[in-house]
Amino acid sequence: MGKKALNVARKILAAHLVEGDPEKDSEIGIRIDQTLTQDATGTMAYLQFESMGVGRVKNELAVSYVDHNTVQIGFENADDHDFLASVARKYGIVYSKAGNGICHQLHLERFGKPGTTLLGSDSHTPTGGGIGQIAIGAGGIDIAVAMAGGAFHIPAPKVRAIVLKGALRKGVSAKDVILKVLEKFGTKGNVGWIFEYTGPGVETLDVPSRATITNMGAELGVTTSVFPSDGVTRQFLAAQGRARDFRRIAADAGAAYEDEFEVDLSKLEPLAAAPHSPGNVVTVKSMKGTKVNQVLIGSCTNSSYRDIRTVAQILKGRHVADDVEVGVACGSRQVVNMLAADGSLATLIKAGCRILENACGFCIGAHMSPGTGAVSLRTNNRNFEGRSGTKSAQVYLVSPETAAASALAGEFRACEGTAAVPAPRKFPVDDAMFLYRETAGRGVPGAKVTRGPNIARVPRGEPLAADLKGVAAIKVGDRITTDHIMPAGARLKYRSNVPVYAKFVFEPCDAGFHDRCMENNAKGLANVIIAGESYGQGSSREHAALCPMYLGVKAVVAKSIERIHRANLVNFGIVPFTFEDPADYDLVSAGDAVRVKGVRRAVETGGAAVMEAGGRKVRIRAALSDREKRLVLCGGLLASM
Ligand code: MIC
Ligand code: SF4
Repeated sequence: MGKKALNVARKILAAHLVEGDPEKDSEIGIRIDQTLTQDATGTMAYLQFESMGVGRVKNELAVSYVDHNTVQIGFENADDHDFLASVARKYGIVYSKAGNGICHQLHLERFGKPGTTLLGSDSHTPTGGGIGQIAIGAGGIDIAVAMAGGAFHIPAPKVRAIVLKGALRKGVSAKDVILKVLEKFGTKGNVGWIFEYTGPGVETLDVPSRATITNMGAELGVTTSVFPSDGVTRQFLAAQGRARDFRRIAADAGAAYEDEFEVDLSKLEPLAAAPHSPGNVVTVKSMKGTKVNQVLIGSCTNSSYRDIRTVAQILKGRHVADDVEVGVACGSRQVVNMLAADGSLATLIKAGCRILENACGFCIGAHMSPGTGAVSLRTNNRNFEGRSGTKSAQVYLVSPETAAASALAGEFRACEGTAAVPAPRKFPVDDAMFLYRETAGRGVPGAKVTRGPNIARVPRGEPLAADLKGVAAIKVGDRITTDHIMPAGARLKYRSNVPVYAKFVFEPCDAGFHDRCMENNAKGLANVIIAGESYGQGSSREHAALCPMYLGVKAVVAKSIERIHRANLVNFGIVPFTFEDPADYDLVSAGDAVRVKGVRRAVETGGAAVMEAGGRKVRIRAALSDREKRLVLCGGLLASM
């Protein structure tokens, strides 16, 4: 019998498979070649790595980026940076200093390799899919395990082919492609899928465009998204001085997919994701005439040289509308240098743009919050309510072309067409802000780790009790994101300090949550979270599970739970239950006394249980793999070690 024809995703996974059989088991384990962390999730990841007692990183390459918390109001961010730098040096990790750029853009430029696996403590790690990497976002503790040489577990994948035909028209770009895919598949119900881009349209897209598409695949809730590695990839890597990292990876002839969806690139028009979800897609045309107050260009989705140069071409010789605030944040120093060299930077300044730091910044609400009720057009990937820092703001996600045209018009405007930016033949390479490359993989044993007062201890979970006796401490609706559960923005600086950060759990929905949980704990009662569809969308931040664990949350009972968040719940010993009948959600109220008799036994045996809530009985289930059962029973991953 000949070898089975494989698609790109299955080919890379097969080469990295260490546990399970994708055809038979519900979960598989894969070997991780590269890891990345960013500062907001990295502090916790490295604290956890330290507590595993491994002398140095064991995977091929580990990079620690600083890009989220760079505003540095107060000592906390700076202390975190010092901690991260000292850990990197000691354990053999490459350290990317603040100012070097945004992790995903930098990793694509300098380290990502076709055919390898990358695990990152950030949900937009799939950016690496743009060069044919299986790149997956996960909680920090999963990265710690991968750095210690352990496997990473994903649901056995189903692969959907997104077949691209034709070529994009002028003024339409990669953002419009992924918004089209989001319009079709939405932000929920895609758990366990990998989206693989195929078809003749693939070769018409350059690497930054491919990376924009795979980056925002995170918003679909898929495991990852991937493009083949072809001549376009080769050209990109060669221009980065990394020709040796190239490997061609294509689907075998006749490779099967579990599903297929065709996108005719030539028929696409400029699109926007309307408030407050990336899946809420409208045409830019339909918004014509709507006043715009703010335009922000950048973030890990659209901050490449191609993107910002395009914006500069549109703004050249003109000035943004008087009553619009415009900010531009590049993805990396390389991008800034190129724009400085070709005059684009001067064009942007002349056109009235505020040049922002090449960091996450506005995307995570760290600054540039819009005014009350303002309409803000952004090229980033998430427009969850309040994420910008202003709850009443109306944030729309658009392409760089639409952003630039609207900045000039002062209202929603599609771009009439602009000259394409050819893929550079040579990128100016300057790796000076990547520290500790010489000790990468080896580390400096015995080196001191710097710990300021913001670096707290990592709490550990406790074994699951025989029965669960507690209170429905909160009831939330559908599509609750991790930004609702564990807000970033002004609270971001407490990421390495769980006792303080835990004070803000559910702050945007119910500021009394923390105190109520503490009161319940004092009475010996556990806390339970009741939720609707697609609970835990968005970010990979494990604090959305870790801090609830710290507050004595023992179970989430939801209509459905998103992949990364579900894995984080398991990692911190919180049972991820779903309602057997979603309609039973209506039977439970916040404040109900909750009881799950024999919860431990239920987890051990198949996961079916009965929850008594406010006197009613509701059937719930936690379908866990054997590995997950073990973790939940002993109180999470750290407790299991
Ligand atoms: C995000 O875009 O929400 C973040 C901030 O990058 C997060 C990570 C975090 O919360 O630190 C993500 O996407 O995983
Ligand atoms: Fe940073 Fe925004 Fe990208 Fe998250 S989505 S990594 S906050 S730029």
